[in-house]
Amino acid sequence: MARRAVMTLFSAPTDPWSHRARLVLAEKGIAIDVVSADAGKLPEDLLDLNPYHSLPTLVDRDLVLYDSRVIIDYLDERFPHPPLMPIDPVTRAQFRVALYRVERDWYGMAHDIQADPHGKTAAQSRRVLGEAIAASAEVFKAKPFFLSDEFSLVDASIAPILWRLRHYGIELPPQAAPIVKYMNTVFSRPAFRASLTEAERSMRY
Ligand SMILES: N[C@@H](CCC(=O)N[C@@H](CS)C(=O)NCC(=O)O)C(=O)O
Repeated sequence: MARRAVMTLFSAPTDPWSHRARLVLAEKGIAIDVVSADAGKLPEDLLDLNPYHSLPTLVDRDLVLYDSRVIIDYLDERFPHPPLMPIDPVTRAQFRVALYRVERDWYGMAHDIQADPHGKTAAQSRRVLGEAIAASAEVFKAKPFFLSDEFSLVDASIAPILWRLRHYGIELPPQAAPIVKYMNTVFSRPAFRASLTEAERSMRY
């Protein structure tokens, strides 16, 4: 593998999976090389090291990580301040379940919409994703962030999907008002703004 002096994140400029990794970097104030790449067109020397040829891919000297969840967990452990996971085991487990659900359901449906925006599956995913987000509104009533006063990996995972709702053609119903408030809180964070690529910025403006 070519020697890379610093840590490098290979990132897709418009995908929510890469966005969550960029957002964690920004929240922690970590300045590493972020290289925009096309999925399936990773640098030659990484192709064998990431068997999925997927983005995001993180390279830290001899370590090559793929899957955005593996990457954000690593970043949170390698750069512990500010911590983006709660400390006590029960709350940690609850946050991990939330991450599991967001990845499986929300990112799963985002994938369907992106893969074939005009297809039947996308139409169904648009409806179900909008409903799922609206149904979670109660969770965002009590605290500024997901079940917490502090920004966490769950927020870093939810925000890239919420940022794309308009771009995906999803309108939230009136009962989703607490989510809209939450979106404003998260989107106005300097780290969130710093996490956006040009292409992502233009998704809402
Ligand atoms: N589970 C992966 C999914 C990432 C993903 O789907 N990335 C897309 C970005 S376009 C990709 O690399 N697709 C090409 C491929 O998987 O071959 C993650 O969380 O990183």
